[in-house]
Amino acid sequence: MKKIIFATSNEGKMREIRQILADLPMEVLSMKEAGMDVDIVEDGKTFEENARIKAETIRDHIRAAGEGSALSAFREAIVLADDSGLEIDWLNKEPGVYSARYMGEDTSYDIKNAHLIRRLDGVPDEKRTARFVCVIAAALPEGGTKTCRGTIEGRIGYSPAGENGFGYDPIFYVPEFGCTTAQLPPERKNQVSHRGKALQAMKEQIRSLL
Ligand code: ITT
Repeated sequence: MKKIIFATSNEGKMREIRQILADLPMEVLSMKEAGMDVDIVEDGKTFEENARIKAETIRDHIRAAGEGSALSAFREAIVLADDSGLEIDWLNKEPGVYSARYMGEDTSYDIKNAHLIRRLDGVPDEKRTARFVCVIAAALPEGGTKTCRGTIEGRIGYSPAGENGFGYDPIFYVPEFGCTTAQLPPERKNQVSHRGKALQAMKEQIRSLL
């Protein structure tokens, strides 16, 4: 069976990715499962640039592996990567591409989320608009990289709510559903989310390659 290596170390993303890609006739492995521990320098200025950097770094790492090494089993694999984040309009689209690094990579999301809510203190509903953005890059084994983008529009809530999802989900309120993305059942989030949309579009491209 053809393989996909997903170039992410984020467990929350990986959980969603597995569900969304479950109907592809391909084996989906995380970097860790493929035995890779590569430090990726995300120095792009856009989601597209960073998604490409992650996917291409891992593809090139596999290509560089010696004949007969464990990694050479993945030479024909498609390497996917996800670069995503939260854009808050009132904060000039912060934290944006710095979403994971906002207030420090090791700071808990309880603290990050409470801080963002405080920064919007006194801001009325209609100005609390925000979106999640996700760009999926696919670095193909024969060379070349494709990207697909997905977004979901919402507003920053007044207090965190919900236990599902990860990261900024508890403060991302979607008026259409009357709840945060952390309050949606995981299958529902995957149908409507930035990641769900970007990966559906990428799945179509991958199917056409099979
Ligand atoms: P990898 O680079 O290893 O994939 P990362 O967490 O560093 O993991 P990003 O640089 O793409 O990934 O940062 C994405 C951040 O955006 C993520 O850590 C969350 O803080 C936030 N984010 C993205 N998608 C989200 C979602 O569906 N729900 C909540 N927060 C999300």
